[in-house]
Amino acid sequence: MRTIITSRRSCASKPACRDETGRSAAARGAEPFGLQAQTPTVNLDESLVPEYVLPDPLTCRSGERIADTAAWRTVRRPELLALFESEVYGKAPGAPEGLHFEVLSEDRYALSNMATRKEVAIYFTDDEQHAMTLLIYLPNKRTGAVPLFLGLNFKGNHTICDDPLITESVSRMKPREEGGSEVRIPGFPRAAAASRWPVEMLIANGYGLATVYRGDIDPDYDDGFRNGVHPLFYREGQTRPDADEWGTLAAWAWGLSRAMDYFETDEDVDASRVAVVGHSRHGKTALWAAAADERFAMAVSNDSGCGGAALSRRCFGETVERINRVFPHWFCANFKRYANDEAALPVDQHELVALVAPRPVYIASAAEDLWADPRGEYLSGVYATPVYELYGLQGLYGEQLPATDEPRMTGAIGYHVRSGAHDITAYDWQQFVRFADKHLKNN
Ligand code: GTR
Repeated sequence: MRTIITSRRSCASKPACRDETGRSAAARGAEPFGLQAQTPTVNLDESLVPEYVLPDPLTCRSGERIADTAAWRTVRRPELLALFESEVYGKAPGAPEGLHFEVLSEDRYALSNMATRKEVAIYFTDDEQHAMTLLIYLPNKRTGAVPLFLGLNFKGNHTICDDPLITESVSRMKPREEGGSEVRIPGFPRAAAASRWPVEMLIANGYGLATVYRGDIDPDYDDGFRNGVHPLFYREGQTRPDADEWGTLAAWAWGLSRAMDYFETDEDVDASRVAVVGHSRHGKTALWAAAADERFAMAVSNDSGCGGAALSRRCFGETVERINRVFPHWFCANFKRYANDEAALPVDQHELVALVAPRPVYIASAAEDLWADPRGEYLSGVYATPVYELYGLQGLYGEQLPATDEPRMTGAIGYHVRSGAHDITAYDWQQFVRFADKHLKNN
């Protein structure tokens, strides 16, 4: 049983080291360090990380020890899932009754004939007033159904690559004035995020790629949960989610599961070999999607940080207090209870990673992305390892962060810390493909 030396200091008792964001002023586009003295500060100094005790993924709240996979699956895994639902992400509904699909376009000559492009409307309601558009690229050189990577995009489907035939997503922005109506603007320029989506590389390696614009599911601003999918499920008189009900990240994860519902109907896609991947806030979402929906065969967290792969109790970089203050819509209302009181959390993020077991999970960090706490992301993989070992699988070992640009992927938990800043790059994707080759290509 792993125990960490305890002290119940919370992040709030941490001496300040840097200011609010911890990212370079240029990256923040904000005033230089030190001018934000009025806002809480964050710790970016490893020597100032508080001592903490991590909840043991293999010890139930009753004190029962879990020694085999049967007890993990029937007792502890359900308990942890319920705790993350009620205390962190919020419980989401299942598929809506009106769910149905329509292939809007199919083009076998995409990407210079390398790929077939499909655009699929995933309608959440019978009246087709609420839908998301799933963009899919599948390698034309294939025999049978193919594995694929599925991930959300920030700026619209048309931004992921320079393909003029992708239907443009309409961006959904915060109203310009308080109480105003949502701003919908023509999307970002085509291929604006192409550097983050190496579609041709994935196709060349035999993988499909599928993506959805997050705004189709729920806009990424605090709109009181009025403009996304939440109202489709409100009971009579309900106007916002209950304190233990889904926030925006859980809604996005719910949308990824609706994409999986479609994959199960598409004979060109091997629905048993779908890797859910996400960068940053979408990395948080990918981990939660894989935890909540075991149909996903693999999960990839890229620079997901606080509320993603990073341990909350380390209070390094972004904290529970800060993420809930700046993004109050991301998590369920109950999560706000743990601001400056991480020690009171009944879970920590290594147990989110453990919920993916025995499926392979890859955690990626960036060396300059201290805001996301690379060491805290790595340690989640280390402390999730005992659960993988129940299945006879290897995880990650050792308290020391691996050397930069030296990926570890011999076991079922992969990890790398890339040199450079917060981003998802071709280098990151190359490691995800190498890891997927080990786990999704052999079955
Ligand atoms: C930051 C946020 C992080 C991370 C990032 C992103 O502002 O503090 O939690 O998710 O956004 O999603 O790019």
